[in-house]
Amino acid sequence: MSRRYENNTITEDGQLLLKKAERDQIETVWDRYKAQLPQCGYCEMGLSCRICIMGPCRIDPFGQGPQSGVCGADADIVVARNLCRMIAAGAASHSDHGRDLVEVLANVAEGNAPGYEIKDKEKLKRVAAEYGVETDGKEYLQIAGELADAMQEDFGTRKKEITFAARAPQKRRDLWKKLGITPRGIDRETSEMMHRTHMGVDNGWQSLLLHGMRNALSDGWGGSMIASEVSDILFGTPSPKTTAANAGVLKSDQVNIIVHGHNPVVSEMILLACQSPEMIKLAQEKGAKGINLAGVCCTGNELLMRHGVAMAGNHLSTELIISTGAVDMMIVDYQCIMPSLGTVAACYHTKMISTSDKARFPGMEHREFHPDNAEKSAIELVKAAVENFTRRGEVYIPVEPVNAVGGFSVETIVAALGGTPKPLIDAIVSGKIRGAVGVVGCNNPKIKQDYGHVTLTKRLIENDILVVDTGCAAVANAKAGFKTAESIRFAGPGLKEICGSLGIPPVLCMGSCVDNVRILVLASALANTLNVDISDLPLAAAAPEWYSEKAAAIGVYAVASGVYTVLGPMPPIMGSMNVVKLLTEGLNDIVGATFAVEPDPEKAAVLIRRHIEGKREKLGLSFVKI
Ligand code: BF8
Repeated sequence: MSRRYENNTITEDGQLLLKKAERDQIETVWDRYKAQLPQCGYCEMGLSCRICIMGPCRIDPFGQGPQSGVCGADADIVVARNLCRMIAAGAASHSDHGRDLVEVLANVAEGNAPGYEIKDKEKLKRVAAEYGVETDGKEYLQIAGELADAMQEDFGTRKKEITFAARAPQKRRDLWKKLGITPRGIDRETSEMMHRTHMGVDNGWQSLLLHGMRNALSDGWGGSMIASEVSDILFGTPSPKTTAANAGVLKSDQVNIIVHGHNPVVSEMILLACQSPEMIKLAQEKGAKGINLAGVCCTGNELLMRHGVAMAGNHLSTELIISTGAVDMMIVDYQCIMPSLGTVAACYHTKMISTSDKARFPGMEHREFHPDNAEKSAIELVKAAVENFTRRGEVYIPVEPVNAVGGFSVETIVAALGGTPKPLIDAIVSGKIRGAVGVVGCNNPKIKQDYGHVTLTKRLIENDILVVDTGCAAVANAKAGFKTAESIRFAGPGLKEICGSLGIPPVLCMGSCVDNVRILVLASALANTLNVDISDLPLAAAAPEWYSEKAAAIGVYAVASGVYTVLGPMPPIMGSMNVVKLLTEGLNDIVGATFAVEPDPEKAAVLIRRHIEGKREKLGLSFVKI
């Protein structure tokens, strides 16, 4: 295989499909990245400002040119403002996704959402109780309606504290209160961030970053947590499912439909339509053996977690999947969908469909999904995909799929442990498991696809550190073969023993990016059982290939919740050593956790192991000097 392809991705399907894409003269994300080089140094360092039109401004990092923008903002203020706007955009994206789910819940309650139902009634009652909704003697639909109303309140401005903040350990909540960063309302914190970063408002780089943490917490313990919990209520709480991953999940003899995006509101309906006997019969009439639904990115993770739907790839695979020529339809909702996809699809027979009123793309047909028409629209789309099967040209599916197990919700993990997190704690105390790490986040063409995730995960599990993963990291680790019962061969002796006895892989898929909140809930359960704060536990997080504003919000809420977090790509903060020092050192004294930046996953693994052993030593557990 040419180095050209190997430098872009470690995956065999990716390398082979890159070769095919080149032959088909398809421009990919790697071509466009290369065309952008060298990227703007001011922007890379966070030193350019486009917030107002006295600018655009830039600050000279070498001290020769301007040291402030036209308004007078110095490097610290400019860098902090830029980073804070990233956090706000990320928090808004997750939280708006959460709001869409709450609206579906409200429509289900009112009988306006045919095809949707309450799948996990027990969870509905449990979450309703957390929101103070009386459940005794009430019908489920009434509870759903009242819960949806109560959740809407969390988005507004009238509360002192969002409801799910109560799930955090008391010590953490006390700390947030002391720092004045308890999230009050989901939209409120984002809106306040946009206000603070307007010219002439908050020009304290420290106070801006403090509000950045509050804003991110409103996502982690608010918008994302609502998204995850309401998805469970509507579509079922995940439990372990066998599945498969990589481009080999496409089937040459079946109609292939790919769902891409994030919100299960669309993909769940498409799945139901694909299972309809009428549609399967139609597919057979058209010469196909059946209908094969697969996912990419996080809406794929949502279906994988609940139904074992196969995963064709992660973020950087999306163009390549189309270049197989085997995709009869790709249906997208929102987030992480490259605007280039319609152009790629135009070279093949693939029909591209956008479904969200807030997300349009060039080269896609727009078929808007709403709770009242989703069931009907899904059938229409699947029918159109089946009809498109007959238009297929040459098909190239280069590899066999890799098996995987997914679907590890907190409920499932605790049930596997016998109903309490105690056995996991015992394994950590005994040292058989040294600690646990969330490996999360995206692909980014600045890092060889999947290299960061897979290398880091491998090093952690072979050193007896349990890995939980989400998002595109979870897809990378599934493609790498870390998620079958046999995958314990990659684990160190202690982790191998524990996972072997529980019959679980050493890398547990916890879902999509909003599902990172499942990790927060698990960490809180561990902290509460030990009566310590999250920051006392031998835990860490890593985003080895992150690219998105959502990932920035996730990283900040992880750190503000007490979890040491190692980033692969450098965020745009190098223009301010004050900001860098605060994020990588100073935050330890404030929230008990910091960021580190280390693009080399081998070195990142060492940083994380040192951190975990340091926490073990502080807890009086056995530790190893690294
Ligand atoms: O929310 S991991 S590239 S798909 S942002 Fe996007 Fe990143 Fe993938 Fe999911 Ni998350």
